[in-house]
Amino acid sequence: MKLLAFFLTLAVTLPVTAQDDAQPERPQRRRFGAPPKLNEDDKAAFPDPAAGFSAVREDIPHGKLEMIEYESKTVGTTRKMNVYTPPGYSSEKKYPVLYLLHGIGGDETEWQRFAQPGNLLDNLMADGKAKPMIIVMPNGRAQKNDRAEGNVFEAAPAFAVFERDLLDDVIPAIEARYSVDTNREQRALAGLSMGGGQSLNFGLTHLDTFAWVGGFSSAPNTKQPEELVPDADAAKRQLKLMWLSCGNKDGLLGVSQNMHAFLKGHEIHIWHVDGNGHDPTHWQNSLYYFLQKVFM
Ligand code: FER
Repeated sequence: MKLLAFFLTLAVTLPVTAQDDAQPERPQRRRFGAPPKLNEDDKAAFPDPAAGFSAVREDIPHGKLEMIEYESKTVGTTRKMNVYTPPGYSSEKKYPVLYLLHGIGGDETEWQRFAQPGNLLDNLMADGKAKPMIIVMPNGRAQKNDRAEGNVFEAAPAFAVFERDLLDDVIPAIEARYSVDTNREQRALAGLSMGGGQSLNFGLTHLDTFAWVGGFSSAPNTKQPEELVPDADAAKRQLKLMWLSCGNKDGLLGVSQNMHAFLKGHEIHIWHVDGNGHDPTHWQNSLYYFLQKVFM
């Protein structure tokens, strides 16, 4: 197992790094491990989004993005999170909240850099295809130095510690500062890669807190399905949405296939396998469709 992790680490290319840009002659290594084996039902549930879906439109209202700080009892430091509030945000209303988690090489700025979640939502709301919501993008590496530095795989344990930071520090800080509907049906958790694994691990074991759960290209930090969904009927009753997606060129597809195979037949989840790899295109496209399901 250690050896496998070592080779996976070697095979890693963290998406869109400055280094990639500086050395264009280097081969594409945007895969983890071996190319995936596809099963018959590994198909796209949604088409690729129409051209212009992520364009910044001048003729529509835009939400606001702010970087805020909170005190983490879990880590013992002041930490940062990026928070999007929708256009017309008002303390007279109560908003649902989507907590959106980044990958192993990311931080609280990664979702904004990869996918501009607020912009996708501005466009969808303008077209009547999504609900106004707050989107919280915290830092999922719950350790004192939470920068993505050095060998980012060494911080994998801190991504597990984040369960307590999210539940005990992040959510209370958001609910104290913003006008939030605190009902479980108004709280969602989703993420990409390492953050996808976190979302499945924390979301599915805290259905009292989250009713909407999504994993995009979930990483091998994802716990075994029998541990996460010990009672499929109970999960089906409590979940408003469970989203599982991955690109068919992503070497981590097996993680999602394993969960999909376990849940198959229970009609709990959406299974979306598109033509991408382990890359921001899959994450942006998946988020675009996830936003059209969540809180609807
Ligand atoms: C691994 C391969 C990839 C792993 C994590 C990842 C914890 C995460 C990748 C990402 O977040 O992009 O073996 O083990």
